[in-house]
Amino acid sequence: MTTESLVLVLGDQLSETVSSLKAANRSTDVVLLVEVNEEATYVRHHKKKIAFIFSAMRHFADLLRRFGWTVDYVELTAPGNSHSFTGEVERAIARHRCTRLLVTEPGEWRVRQAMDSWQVRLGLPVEILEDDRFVCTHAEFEKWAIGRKRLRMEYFYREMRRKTGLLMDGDSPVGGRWNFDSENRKPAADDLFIPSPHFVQPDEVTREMMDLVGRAFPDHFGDLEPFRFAVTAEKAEAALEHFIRETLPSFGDYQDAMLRGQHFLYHSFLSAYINAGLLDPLDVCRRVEQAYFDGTAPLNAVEGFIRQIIGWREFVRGIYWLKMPDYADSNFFDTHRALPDFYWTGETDMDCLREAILQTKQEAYAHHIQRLMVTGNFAMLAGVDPQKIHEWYLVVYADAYEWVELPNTLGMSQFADGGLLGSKPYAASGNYINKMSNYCSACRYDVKQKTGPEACPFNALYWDFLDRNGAVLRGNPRLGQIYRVWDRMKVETQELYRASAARFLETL
Ligand code: FAD
Ligand code: DLZ
Ligand code: SF4
Repeated sequence: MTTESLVLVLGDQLSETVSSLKAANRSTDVVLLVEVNEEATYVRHHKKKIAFIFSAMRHFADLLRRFGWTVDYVELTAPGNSHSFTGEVERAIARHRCTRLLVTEPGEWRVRQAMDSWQVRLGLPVEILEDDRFVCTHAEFEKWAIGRKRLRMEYFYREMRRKTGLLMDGDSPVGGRWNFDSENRKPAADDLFIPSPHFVQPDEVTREMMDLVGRAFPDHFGDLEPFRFAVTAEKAEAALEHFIRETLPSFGDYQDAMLRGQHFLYHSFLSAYINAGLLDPLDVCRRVEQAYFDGTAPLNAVEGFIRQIIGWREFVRGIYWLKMPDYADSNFFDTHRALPDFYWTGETDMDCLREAILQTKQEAYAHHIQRLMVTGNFAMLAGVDPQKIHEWYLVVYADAYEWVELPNTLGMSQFADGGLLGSKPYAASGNYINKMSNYCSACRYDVKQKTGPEACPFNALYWDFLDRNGAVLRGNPRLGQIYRVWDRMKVETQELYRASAARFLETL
């Protein structure tokens, strides 16, 4: 029998309402899902991320079958698996003799390039549909961005609030302000009670995927145990409910805090589900908004959370598609240092980095401030090649896909785009980490010492970074004050900072 359409669903499109499925006909079309080496190894993804995606894909295929779809699922070890999207689509078209290919646009430029070649290569109509799981379309983002001197998330975010009606009171923001971030910077006390996120025990399918990944990708970074991710929309939904009930009320207050041994604090641990399609971002925001209206969560938490999703998440996606492919080569500071080996092993005396890296190895997760102000901040201060740290972030987190990871890394964390995404570099000395965490109290380095072998390395690196990049940063109005502090320092003090930083960098 000839099939009408082949509907390719990618591993991060696991939503029943993804546009390709909405456009398909379940009585005549075949849905294709494929496990391929190319996706697992174009960067050598964290083992847990691969197991999560494969297990979620297999569960999604079962769900579609239950809903009456015909599903063709190519397992990693299937005989003849060509191990690429292109190869598997080609084989499936031959198998099903279909007359059209339907697919939702991918999240990565690399895959989009391949898809754009398919119509000619495969000799049949290929319909690449817009991914309408995002609030802002590509056309809307372009329209918003064109003609603007600066692209600032805050103004974009207001447009998204207006578009969605989230936390809006007519034309005005609920509570009279768009942004409550100034209330969201509390450090967390050591003895704070922090409910853990909703963890899900691996089921039989997940256990099988953990074994498969352990065998197929033994050299990849990361631990498979403990596996805590939900792999179905139903279980991800339970995680969302748990977050709204238990954690959301304090999300805002402690958003920037870090604590030794606390991997999640009050963060939602939902990004992997949202990005893979198990949760719908707008639905998540509406449910969180409802918690405010129900009086179970305060406005600073609810607004802060919604801003991360309809603000930052949509904004970085807009930047990615507006600026790719050149964006990936950004290197504003022209830095070329290799990534220190301890990013893979955690073997460093710097407690903050060791904590963030070892938990990343264990969980395939670290929260935003660990990513931005610890691993990201250090890489920027040390002058690591932005491409190398970008690859690291894409490998190590279960929520990492290039459309969201690349702008966060190159733009927000490394300032490698020269200020397209953020107005100043997120550079900080040990003082910031000490204020927002309890890492320093157990560290072999002394955060109060500025220079010398016992001093926290972030301190000298911070001033050395500003000094080294003065030619391109001094003109930034947000850094004027800090350069005045540097300029007022004695020449000998400046020399001590430079020498201390140089000595430390030699050890990397
Ligand atoms: P929460 O703190 O609970 O936030 C709620 C939700 O808001 C998240 O689930 C996520 O969907 C969204 N969100 C929050 N911040 C951002 C942001 N800056 N950009 C986009 N969405 C955001 N996020 C990814 O989803 N994938 C990545 O690959 C990724 N790489 C990053 C790399 C660097 C260097 C930095 C600084 C940030 C990166 N982020 C990335 C953003 C952010 O750190 C994660 O979204 C967040 O830590 C996920 O944990 P959570 O679900 O507990 O988030
Ligand atoms: C991340 C990932 C991995 C590890 N494996 C697969 C896979 O085997 N099959 C699949 O369809 N998707 C996978 N993914 C997600 C893709 O990398 C993702 O869909 C593309 O990067 C486009 O965003
Ligand atoms: Fe990190 Fe410095 Fe604090 Fe050690 S002293 S934990 S290196 S900030």
